[in-house]
Amino acid sequence: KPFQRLLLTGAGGGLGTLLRERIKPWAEVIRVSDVRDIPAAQAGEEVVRCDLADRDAVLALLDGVDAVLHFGGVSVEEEASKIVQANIVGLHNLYEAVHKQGIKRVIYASSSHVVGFYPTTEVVDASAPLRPDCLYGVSKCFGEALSRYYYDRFGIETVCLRIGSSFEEPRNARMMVTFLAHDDLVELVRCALFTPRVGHTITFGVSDNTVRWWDNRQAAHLGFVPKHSSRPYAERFPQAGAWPPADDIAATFQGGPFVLAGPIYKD
Ligand code: 15L
Repeated sequence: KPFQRLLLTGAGGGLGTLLRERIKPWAEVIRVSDVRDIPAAQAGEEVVRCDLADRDAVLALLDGVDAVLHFGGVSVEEEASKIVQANIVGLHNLYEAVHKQGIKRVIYASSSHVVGFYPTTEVVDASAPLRPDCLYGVSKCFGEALSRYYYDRFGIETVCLRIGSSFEEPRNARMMVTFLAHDDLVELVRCALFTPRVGHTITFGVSDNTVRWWDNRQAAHLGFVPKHSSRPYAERFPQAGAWPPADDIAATFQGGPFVLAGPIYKD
């Protein structure tokens, strides 16, 4: 197998649970961690319970690891202190440990919510200024900046995956645009992990949907070609991609319901 040991954090989450099953062929040992209890280790796995905010525990967690798939942390809007602990303090602990353990690559689960305050009428690429739509989105911006810093200073490579909405199926009209099919997520992670040189790459994790808000040309070197689309669900959400009515806030911004985490300033 190509790797001796891969670490998957957040292995108890929605995407972590999926990846835990799917990445087995890539390494002799998959070390899976979560702050919660998760199903016991199967053949070829090591299970470690770990709170990312615990610096020493994170250092031990990364011992003997070749590359990290970081899907841990808070994944929706939450109380600020929880976001800070997991996504700021925890992420800093993770990168410090990556550096100390000599690990060369991280796949970082970022989010499209780093640009969620762009209107749905605009197309955004990896170099567009960040416009997070909630504190959770701000914490993901921190992760993109921190990983950039660890690349520029130490040469640690990171691929930031700005994941759209990765579920079995799109759940609403917005997800017709943001949908990332599970198989496409696995393929994207595979490309991010196995492309020989990635430096610091930012890519949007989205399937081949009809309406697009995100331009991925700057990440073409990953060779990711989505094979799935939200199109088969079009009849379920006929309003998808339509010009949003002025009073529909969630449809006005790419972040959808996440922008409703607080009031919205209008100048
Ligand atoms: C995210 O960042 C969340 O982690 C996920 O639960 C989804 O809600 C997704 O964004 C989305 O925008 O649909």
